[in-house]
Amino acid sequence: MEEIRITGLRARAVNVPLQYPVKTAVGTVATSPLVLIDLLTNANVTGHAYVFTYTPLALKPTLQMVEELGALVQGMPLSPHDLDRAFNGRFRLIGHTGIVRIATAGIDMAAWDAKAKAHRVPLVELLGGKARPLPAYDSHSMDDVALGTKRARDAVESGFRAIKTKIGYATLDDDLKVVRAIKAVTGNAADLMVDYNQALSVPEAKRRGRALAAEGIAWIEEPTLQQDYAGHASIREALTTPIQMGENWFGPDEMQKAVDAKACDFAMPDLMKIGGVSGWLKASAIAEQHGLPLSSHIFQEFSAHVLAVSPTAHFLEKMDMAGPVLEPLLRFRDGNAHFGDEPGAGIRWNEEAVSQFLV
Ligand code: SMN
Ligand code: MG
Repeated sequence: MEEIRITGLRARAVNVPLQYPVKTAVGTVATSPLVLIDLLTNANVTGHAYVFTYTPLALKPTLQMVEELGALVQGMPLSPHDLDRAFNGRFRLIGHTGIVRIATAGIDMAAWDAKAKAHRVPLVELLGGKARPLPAYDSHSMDDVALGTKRARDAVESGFRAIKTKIGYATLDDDLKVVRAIKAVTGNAADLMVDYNQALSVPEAKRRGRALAAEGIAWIEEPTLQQDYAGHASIREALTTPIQMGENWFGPDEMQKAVDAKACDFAMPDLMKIGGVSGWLKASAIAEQHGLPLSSHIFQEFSAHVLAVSPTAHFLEKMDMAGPVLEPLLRFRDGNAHFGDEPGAGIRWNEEAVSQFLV
């Protein structure tokens, strides 16, 4: 096969509506700002990926960073390993984090997608694994009692055996009220995880975590500031419910620091922030070495492929940030995510919707 090279990149900014706003204790994500990436090659395949910018304020700067990287990688071999090494070297001075990391991760994902398509296999097979049903949890928001119990009921009725709700209400009693209302709906049909999205001080996290101990919670996620690894470790020491974190680790090096600090019982890197597929594979090795159950964070399409080859795979998060602009190839039933069988990562744009949501 002639060496496959990158021949171009197209990036488009969209702001996509969400079925449910992602309401957290520290802010609400009302719409899903995405940069859609098409990586063109000389092998008649195009890699597709998207990156999520959390706020529309970061959308255009991220789009521009992706486009700048497109010029950088033009003509390079379609080799995610070599791209990863080039990016790590190139951004040593500025720091391979923030929008730079988001953009390089987007290129990495698109490159892996293109590579798998060139070999005419699903990404999971290019990575040495095979598609299989993956345990998934339905990820909800700070929905309070009425919507929280409705979403929980809907999730259990559609087969989910695990759901996550976001808490961090004004008072501990409010947290307990919502948790107990949801548990009353799910009973033993589904595990319940909670996510504080960094909202609590360390003492308050210990206070609320102790009160949650008798509620049968499967994990407490990001109870305090995500970068406070010692704080997470102290909370973990004080509580009996497993501590979960990882969605904010920018690169595998930050995961290593958190693991060294004994900050968490479980890990959930974000495929974008951890550094795309290449970053995830490094994170997966760290998780395996430390026996850390590994879950995903949004990016459900690519995450299915990398989780399937992660030795300590735990849960796939179902939170659909790009559904309106995608053909729905990943399916959820019986509490599992089921792959499509097409080459690549299963990202196919719904171009009519893309045009509708272009920024
Ligand atoms: C989350 C936060 C912000 C956007 C999407 C998702 C959340 C999660 O922390 O764990 O799903
Ligand atoms: Mg979270």
